[in-house]
Amino acid sequence: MAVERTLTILKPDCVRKNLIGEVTRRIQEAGFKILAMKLTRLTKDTAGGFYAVHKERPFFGELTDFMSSGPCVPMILEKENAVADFRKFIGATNPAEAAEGTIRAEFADSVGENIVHGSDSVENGKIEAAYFFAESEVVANQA
Ligand code: FUP
Repeated sequence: MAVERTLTILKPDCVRKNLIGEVTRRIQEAGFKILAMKLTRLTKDTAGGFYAVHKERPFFGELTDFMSSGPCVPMILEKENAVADFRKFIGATNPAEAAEGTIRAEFADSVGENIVHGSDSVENGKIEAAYFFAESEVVANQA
């Protein structure tokens, strides 16, 4: 299996619930290596840019309000099969449908406020990573 990178965001609800440490611990325990991370705050506009693919959806306004409602913690993660494995690790978008033991099943309140983001492809992961991080902020060599 190929080593991949994926972009996650610990969303504003994760930060508000004081779960940065717990979720990060689980991410590391599951074998994902953190190559970059920061605390930042999206504006409604930058949240809209990140979720541009959902621009025409009815939930876009709520989504961008929520994503700009407080600080969040984006990270670039690396692991074999990282994209699919991370999505499995966090569970379905709707926490009511998320498998037991996943991050969203355990910590998320609703489909809108679902604690974490995970890229849906290697290609989108690269675009999303570049949205938050300069090349110089990515610590690829950790040997
Ligand atoms: P995911 O890939 O799991 O992040 O899910 P999507 O790309 O389908 O959706 C992105 C975000 O839009 C979700 F995290 C939450 C929000 N959303 C809603 O608020 N309502 C919906 O019906 C679908 C998604």
